[in-house]
Amino acid sequence: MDQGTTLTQFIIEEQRRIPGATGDFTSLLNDILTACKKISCAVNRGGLIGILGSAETENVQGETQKKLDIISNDVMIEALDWTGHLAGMASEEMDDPLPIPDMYPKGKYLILFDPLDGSSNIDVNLSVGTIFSVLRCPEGVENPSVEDFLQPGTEQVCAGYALYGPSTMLVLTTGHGVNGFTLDRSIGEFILSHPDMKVPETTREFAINMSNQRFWPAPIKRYVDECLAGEHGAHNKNYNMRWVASMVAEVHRILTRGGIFMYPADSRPGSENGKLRLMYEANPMSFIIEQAGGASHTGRQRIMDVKPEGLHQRVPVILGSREEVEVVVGYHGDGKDGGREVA
Ligand code: AHM
Ligand code: MG
Repeated sequence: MDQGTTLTQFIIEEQRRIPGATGDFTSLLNDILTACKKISCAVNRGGLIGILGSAETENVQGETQKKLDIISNDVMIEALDWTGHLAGMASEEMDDPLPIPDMYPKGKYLILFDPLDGSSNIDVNLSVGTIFSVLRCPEGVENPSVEDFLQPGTEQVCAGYALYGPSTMLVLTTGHGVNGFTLDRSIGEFILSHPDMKVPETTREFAINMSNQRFWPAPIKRYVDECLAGEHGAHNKNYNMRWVASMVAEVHRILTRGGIFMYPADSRPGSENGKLRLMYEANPMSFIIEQAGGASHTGRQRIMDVKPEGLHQRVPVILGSREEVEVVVGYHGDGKDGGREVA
């Protein structure tokens, strides 16, 4: 496909390659795109329409919600609940899954999303994003329960993110590689700008919140110490470091120029499994990174193999360039951390 291809054209072409496809999934993706365009507009206009700042409410994880977290969540629901393609929705910002209202037809897919990831960046005008993961609703289930959503990442039909940065981008996988699209505001369409994205295998760039260093488990401390030692250390190369505090922006950088991103478990109360949510952040990003040739791990297990136990469960995340992720995973297995998750 050439570079003038719109995302709508792209997904219709993909659909034609699947015998018996009904077009339901294509329509669902179109609805997601519409929601992302609306969120992009809201994020862009932010201060002009008085929607920056805290909403002074808390989500299920006890995190203070921003006004834009709530607006973005509402935009996703309004764009998706009536269309007949979904059997249920779950969001990082809602305690329980949201059923499809009785007045609308039900579809065969489930969606999980983080409507505005990295929202601590909103008020300082830095990049944020929307992350989504699409699963099949189990056969014969009309009103999905939490258990119906608790499928491992390997079951994802599609995962993607919208990045609201200097330009708005949509990056998507349906299990056949990863493609990136840039929003052309003059025509209101996402245009294929980054076909077949690949994570470079090796890297000299790491991303981690260094302020938590004293709480990290031993394998993470060891790896970062070695990075800091540069060409005189175990890896014989000098590293650069980045931390945007916006997972979408970090993953996008890694897809573009390589790198490793880590949000490990740590010994702070409540951080025993890290910060990032398996269902809304870790699984969709792992699907994208693996489809682009990278790796994604907890340190003990491939993230997409983790059997989910709760809708909002957290998981340690180590993802990015394959060689580097393998080094960190290797440190978890060599006994030097005493077999503990947390130092
Ligand atoms: P959020 O979903 O509440 O925005 O939190 C997730 C974000 C990630 O985008 C980012 O990697 C991480 O939190 C940053 O956390 P910290 O502020 O601890 O560095
Ligand atoms: Mg998030």
